[in-house]
Amino acid sequence: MKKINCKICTIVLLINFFGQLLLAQAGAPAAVTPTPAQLAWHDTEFYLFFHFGPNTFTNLEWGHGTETEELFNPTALDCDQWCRIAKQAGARGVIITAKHHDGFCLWPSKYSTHTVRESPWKNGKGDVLRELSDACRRHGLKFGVYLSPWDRNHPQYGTAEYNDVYANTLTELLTGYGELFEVWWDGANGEGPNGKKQTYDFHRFEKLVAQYQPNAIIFSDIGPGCRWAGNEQGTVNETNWCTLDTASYGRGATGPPADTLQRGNENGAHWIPAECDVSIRPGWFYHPEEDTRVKTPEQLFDIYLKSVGRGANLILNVPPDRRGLIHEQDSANLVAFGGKVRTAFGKNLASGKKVKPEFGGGWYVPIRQFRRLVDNDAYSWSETGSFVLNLRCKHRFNTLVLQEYITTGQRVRAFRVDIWQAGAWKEIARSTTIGHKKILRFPEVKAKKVRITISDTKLTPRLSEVQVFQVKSEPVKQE
Ligand code: FUL
Repeated sequence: MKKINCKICTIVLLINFFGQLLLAQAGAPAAVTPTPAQLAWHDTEFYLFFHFGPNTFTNLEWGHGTETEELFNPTALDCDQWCRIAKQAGARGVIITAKHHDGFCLWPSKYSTHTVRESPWKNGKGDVLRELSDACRRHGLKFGVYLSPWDRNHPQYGTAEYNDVYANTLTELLTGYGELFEVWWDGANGEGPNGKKQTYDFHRFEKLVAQYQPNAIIFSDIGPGCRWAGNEQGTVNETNWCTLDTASYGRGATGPPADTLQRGNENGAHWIPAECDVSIRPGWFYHPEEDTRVKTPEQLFDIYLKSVGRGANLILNVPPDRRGLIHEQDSANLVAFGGKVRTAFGKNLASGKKVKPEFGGGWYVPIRQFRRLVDNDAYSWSETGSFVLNLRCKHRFNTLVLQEYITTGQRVRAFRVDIWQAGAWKEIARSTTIGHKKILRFPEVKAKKVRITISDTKLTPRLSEVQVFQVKSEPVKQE
């Protein structure tokens, strides 16, 4: 009897030993991981974009750079109104076109004579960035700036001196308006007023951002903080890796192909997650004739699912009008959209419920660790394989939210969802990558037990959240 006990002991010890070995190997962090600033950026998830400037008054999308400063004269500019609406929409930050391609600066830059200072607005004493950054602080929103490298106004554009101008104007923004969470570099790049094209010293500009705003994320086709998602519809591919290879690519026309930007590179060398940009209207700037073409709350919700719900961030453009206010139609649709998101994800049916690993999937992980998946804390995590969520009683639901613990990298390639029905598991959905967040919708089911199987992964999967919802609104039909 003693001998048998001893043998069992040895086997248990061996299993434990190899299990630990497996765990140590499999649990090693993936090579490419986000910086703490990028993690904070991922949590920002959804923010508004404000395109505002001379184009607002000329009805153009790309100003020529020759527009007179006299044009810029909003009659009732109110950045608190912008921020109130942003908050109600559920946005966590805003980014404004401090300077678009026409070169007009929304702040009184010392390095340009084409600014708010030369305009009649507030007798040349105004500063839109000051008003907006102050309002953001009052409303608890993060603040970021878009500073177009392409400048159709500046006389030095197309010469080495323009790099000084850009560096100086960038420094004004980096040092004058408090903390910035993102700096946006548009890839559009044409000729200057002198017919010349510019070679940009992006390396120098990157260093300035690192020096003055180390927590700011730089957006461009190749990051380094986050990447363009490859379209202006606000969506990213269902398979979306946060990693990207940038060697041999530049910004703008020399950027990675759209398909790569949509998916990332599974084994990419750098953590450069996708940001999806889209406008609530057909154009980026305000045009009165588009007042009837504002995206509906349902359309915005669909975009949200295909951006935030696919592990990317969403930047939604809402152009202030000639008064300097967000138009009533945009405001109504945004507020309704915010309400929709709050209602949709208001009641997590999985919260605090039981989760158990399935044999062969995460079996070496203590069961109590699985509770971290249902604690509504995206920073507590468990290693998982296949696991079963027990909702305690039967519930109707049609949406699942999964979050990967991306602090140690993105690992999951594919997963499957089953429910327990009539004595057997029945598959109801499957998808590919997870990343920061995956929102998966499927036809409504009624069940008590849900099984999630990570069917393909680079390393031992680490999830931080599994949530279950019954979302009322129907998905928007594709056009
Ligand atoms: C594009 C620009 O050319 C558009 O005017 C707009 O600013 C959009 C966000 O990026 O590249």
